[in-house]
Amino acid sequence: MGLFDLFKQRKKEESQAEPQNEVDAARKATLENPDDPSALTKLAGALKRAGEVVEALKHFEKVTSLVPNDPIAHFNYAVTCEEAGDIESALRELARVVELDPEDALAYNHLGAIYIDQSQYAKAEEALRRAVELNPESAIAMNNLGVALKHLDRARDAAFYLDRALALDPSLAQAEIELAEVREKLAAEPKSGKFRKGLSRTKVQFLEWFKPFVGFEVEAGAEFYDGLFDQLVLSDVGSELAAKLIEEIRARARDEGATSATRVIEILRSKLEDILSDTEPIAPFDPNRLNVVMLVGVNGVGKTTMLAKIARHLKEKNLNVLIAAADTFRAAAVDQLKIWAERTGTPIVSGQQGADPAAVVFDAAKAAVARKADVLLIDTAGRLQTKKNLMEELKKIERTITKNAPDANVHHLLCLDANTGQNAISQVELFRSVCRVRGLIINKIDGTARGGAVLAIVKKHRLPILFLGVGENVGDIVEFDAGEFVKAWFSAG
Ligand SMILES: Nc1nc2c(ncn2[C@@H]2O[C@H](COP(=O)(O)OP(=O)(O)OP(=O)(O)O)[C@@H](O)[C@H]2O)c(=O)[nH]1
Ligand SMILES: [Mg+2]
Repeated sequence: MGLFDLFKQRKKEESQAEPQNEVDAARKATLENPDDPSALTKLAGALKRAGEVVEALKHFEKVTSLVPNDPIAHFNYAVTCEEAGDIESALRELARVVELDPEDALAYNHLGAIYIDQSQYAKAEEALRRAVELNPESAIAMNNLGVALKHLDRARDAAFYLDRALALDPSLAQAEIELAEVREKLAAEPKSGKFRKGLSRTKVQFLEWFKPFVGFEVEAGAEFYDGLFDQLVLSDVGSELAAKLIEEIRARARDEGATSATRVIEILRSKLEDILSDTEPIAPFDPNRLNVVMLVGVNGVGKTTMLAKIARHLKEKNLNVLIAAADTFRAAAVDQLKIWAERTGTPIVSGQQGADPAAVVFDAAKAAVARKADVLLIDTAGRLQTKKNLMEELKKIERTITKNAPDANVHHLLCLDANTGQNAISQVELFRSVCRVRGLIINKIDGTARGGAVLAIVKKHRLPILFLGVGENVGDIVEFDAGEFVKAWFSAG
């Protein structure tokens, strides 16, 4: 029996007795055995229920000195201190509980709740993370963690835990209210914050160069255009596209009679936005049928991480998601995904290491149909194998999907690492030659100065970008938006 169950059982037993008779009986028992911790605990409990908190405290305190190494004694004392408003002692006693029993989820939960009341949200998060880790079934701890994160302005993470809390206990009214509030905040939040974070290095590089021009009426002469060309090349736009862009921008400025550098930069911005928006439309998340989204790409571009991010992102939108761990090449890949799936509460179909990935997809497609899933996300092994093997394996997987889920809406999304620069262009070509790539995902866009390659790819293949990976955490995902992307590229902050 866990500590929490013991605690609940004790509470139940205690609440069944009549308070005053109970106090009298307990008092009598302690007179006979004044140093018996169990009799004193009973008396303190009875006093507390009878409203005699101050006296109850005295006895609970005595018990802690009689059995100083008993975590339950300290816990009882702590919660009574909390009730009596002595927060300092409550915190001290709870710290003692977790020192004696580092696995006491309930104590961590209480610590977290007190820290929330004290507006010490970072400390609350630390304690509550431990509570949730120790007892992933505790709706209250999940709720409290969500509340702490909300106060720490981490709305997306807060929504995740509040949602879990409600899934564990749908009657948890506080979680429902908090979740509605957080979702409202999320809906109102501009995406630029994340875009900015994601594009930090590209942006810094651009901004440094633009600074002397923006806001000043500097004439855009030959030197300015040369500098602009260099900047585009440095950002990995590619010299061919950079030259073309400069030519087009110059022509438009000439037509408009615009001479200031500020206006030319504005023209560049709208040009970049046009390129990024002029793509083949796709709908990989059609709400009316099973959508199968398969992530492909070379080794280490962030496929598995992105799959977890997308799973969580879609779950936040209340979609029914299933994961297929079809990277049977690396055992670690399946474990990595299982951990993610557990964290995000997503069902997963996986196979043994070395198994045929198509067999995993076979099972997953069947399961997706049976469960009426909205989205089946398939992780595949990164590949630098010979072209033929690659082609055969991806084709086989696709045939398996078509056979088991003939009505499914199937999309291959190619993951690219933003750091790859111009090399990404040849990856697109290789994958396009072996499977029907319909869209792109650009990972690791945080901390790269080479984001420009994306532009050349989109311009050439007219492939839409769906998501950006902006960090290693599961929340580090941004739904692509050309306007926001370009804005973030050029804006400070
Ligand atoms: N900074 C940063 N790191 C990332 C991002 N996405 C993934 N990573 C890291 O990149 C490494 C590889 O990520 P994985 O998701 O395992 O890549 P993969 O494509 O599945 O790799 P293979 O299955 O081996 O082909 C890990 O260390 C990730 O934490 C991102 O958006 N930003
Ligand atoms: Mg992987």
